[in-house]
Amino acid sequence: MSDYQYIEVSVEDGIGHVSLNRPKVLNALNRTMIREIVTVFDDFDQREDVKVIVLTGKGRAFAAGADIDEMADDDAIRMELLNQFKDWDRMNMIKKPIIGAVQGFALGGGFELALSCDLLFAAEDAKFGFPEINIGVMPGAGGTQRLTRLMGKTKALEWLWSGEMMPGKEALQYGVVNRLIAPELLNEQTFQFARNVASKPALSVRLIKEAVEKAEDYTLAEGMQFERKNFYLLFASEDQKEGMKAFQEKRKPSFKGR
Ligand code: DAK
Repeated sequence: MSDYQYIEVSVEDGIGHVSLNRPKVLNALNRTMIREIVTVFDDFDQREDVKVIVLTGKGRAFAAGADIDEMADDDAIRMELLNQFKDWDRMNMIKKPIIGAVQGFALGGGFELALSCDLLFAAEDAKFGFPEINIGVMPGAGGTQRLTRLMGKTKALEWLWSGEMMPGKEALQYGVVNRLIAPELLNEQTFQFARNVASKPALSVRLIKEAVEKAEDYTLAEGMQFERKNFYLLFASEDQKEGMKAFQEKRKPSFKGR
């Protein structure tokens, strides 16, 4: 099922899978491709048969950045008018879990796309970085903000200013990625994890994501208040009744996502 030019899309076992598919240019992200990704994410967010979204890249890179050929001749006013960041911002509105699997390069906009995922699994040989500094620009889709939140100011500046590639080990050490996996097992283990999350009550999964996201902007007291309301809300769900009843009856729960 792929009506898309630059991505491949499939749905199986509750997992909506988007695979970046411009391997000849290391999945360099052009505008159409970003629009395709966001359109599918929006669709997956609505569909009942998709519980978790997985994002991967074909070939030897996750994505080596935004398409330099496409933007080399742009000027500031054209970029402002194109308002491309709108598409990137839509990515942050997705309610379902997004799990990224990075093999090879995740650079520039490709790293920013990876950082937009909720969880990141990476191959042991993955390389991350913001080489924008080497071509006279800087990250523009959340790189300076997200990397700093994860690594702290000094480490983030080191990578942003040097433009060097961060090895997977360092990414793991600073919580930029969740797990480092042997390259040949990356997809298998990512999908295994995704299937596990997909089997959980979908409303709990959703409200946990919502609450965790608030932790970055709210005070502790505000965040705890928000968490509590979500906790109460789950007592209106069929899955809470089923989950607790199944526990008492010593059987496996059958969740409906309602
Ligand atoms: N754009 C276009 N083509 C790219 C590319 C890219 N970012 N990265 C690689 N390619 C192409 C290469 O040109 C080459 O094409 P051919 O020559 O074969 O036609 C092909 O992919 C294979 O690449 P290489 O031959 O260079 O392969 P190597 O293994 O030697 O080197 C590399 C791999 C990843 C080290 C190298 O390709 C490289 O340095 N690539 C550029 C990395 C980079 O500078 N990335 C940052 C780009 S700036 C925005 C949001 C975000 C952004 C912008 C706007 N808005 C919302 C408005 C983000 C900006 C960026 O990401």
